[in-house]
Amino acid sequence: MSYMKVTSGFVQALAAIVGEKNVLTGDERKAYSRDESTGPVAVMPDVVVRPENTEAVSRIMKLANEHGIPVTPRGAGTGLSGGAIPIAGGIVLSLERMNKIIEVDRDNFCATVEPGVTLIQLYKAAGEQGLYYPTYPGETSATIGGNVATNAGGMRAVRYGVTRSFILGLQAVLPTGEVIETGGKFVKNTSGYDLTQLIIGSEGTLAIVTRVLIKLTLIPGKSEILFIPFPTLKDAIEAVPDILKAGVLPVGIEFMEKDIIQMVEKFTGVSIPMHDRNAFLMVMVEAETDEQVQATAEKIGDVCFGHGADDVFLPPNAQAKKELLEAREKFYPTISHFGMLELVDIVVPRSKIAEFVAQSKQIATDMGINLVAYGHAGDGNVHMHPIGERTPEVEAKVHKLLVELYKVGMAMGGAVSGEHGLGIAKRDYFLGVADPARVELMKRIKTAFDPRGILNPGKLFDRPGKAS
Ligand code: LAC
Ligand code: ZN
Repeated sequence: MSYMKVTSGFVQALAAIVGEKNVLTGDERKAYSRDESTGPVAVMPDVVVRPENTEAVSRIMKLANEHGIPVTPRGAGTGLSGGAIPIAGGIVLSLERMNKIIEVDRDNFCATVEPGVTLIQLYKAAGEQGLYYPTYPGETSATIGGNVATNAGGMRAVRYGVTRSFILGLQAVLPTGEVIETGGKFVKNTSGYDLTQLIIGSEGTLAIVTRVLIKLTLIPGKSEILFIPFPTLKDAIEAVPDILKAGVLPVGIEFMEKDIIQMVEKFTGVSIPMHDRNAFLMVMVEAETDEQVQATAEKIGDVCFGHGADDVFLPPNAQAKKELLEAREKFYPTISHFGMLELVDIVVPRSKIAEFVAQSKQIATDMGINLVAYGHAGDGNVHMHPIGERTPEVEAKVHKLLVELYKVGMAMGGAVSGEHGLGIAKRDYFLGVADPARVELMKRIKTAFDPRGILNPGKLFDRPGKAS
């Protein structure tokens, strides 16, 4: 696909829609040139435009479509796969000014918000009405629009699923400028293709989401964290199906090993309980009363003792609980600090995690690469990071390693990305293992939404320089 250049006349036309101060063509564009993914890729857009409402988004898209100018939508830029990097140049369409909570509807347990609303804003607005948005990807400065684009997951997926589980409907602008509404304030719907769910996770390649209808639930009365040490990762992972079979449904079950625990201690200066043990599960539970939480914790403890655990640590107070959770949330910045070369976000059936991590580490060791692994044991989502110093030789080796890891993961019935999206970071690995018939169908869907291919080019399955 070849694109047209942004001219000064085109910039003026954008300014006529959003006002001059919301069209950026100078150094301020740098802040829109990348996201928080690893690696050096950053591309300056020709122009950044910051609309304030749906009508402006529609007019911008119509204009860009007529002129064949690429458009990369952007939320807070906290993505980890390069989905918001404008690799074909053109326009970055930032939704930062569309940040209003339009409504919290207590009777229907839902909220209607603009895409630039941050998660922290949403948690607060729901909480003020006694309601709860349980999805917790961890980065609370992320926007709901960005979460919808990647179908963000996080640490509460075992009980609550991922972003798509709590989205009831969308308003979205198509590349042609048409505005569509999908879904509604209801639970049932069998009225044709589910466009809400098709747009969720499409990483800004099909439409620009301008309004999100979000399902809410009641605030849980109590929550607790259990931190459980095991002799080996295999023991820890094998306990997970049995925890679920015991009839308790934790909010999340995280796994981690000694290496990351010790790195996070060094990075944060906070001491983690039982830090000399080999492997851990961190189990988050919620219930209505202290007694229920206690009973659940005991059941989980019993199962874990049967799998080799010799202790169950319950943080004694709110501060200790907060520290433990914060330590978990700091894994990504910790590993970045110690020389993260890549971020793997693979997902495998949860019973296969131990085998997958063991095989991956063996392959890495054979190649002389240090691999740190942790992740969301309850939902099969494994994060792995080769760490070291970035040189062209090391990068080539890491690339070879990742190709192998994705092959191993796919052979176990996995998928390339569990929660961060493909963006540009995972695109080629995805194309390396994906069923060609499925990719071709995705391309036809893309063309139906975006005939000129202007929306977020170069992402998912679209290699730059090739028409998608
Ligand atoms: C986490 C992010 C990297 O699980 O997804 O910490
Ligand atoms: Zn994660």
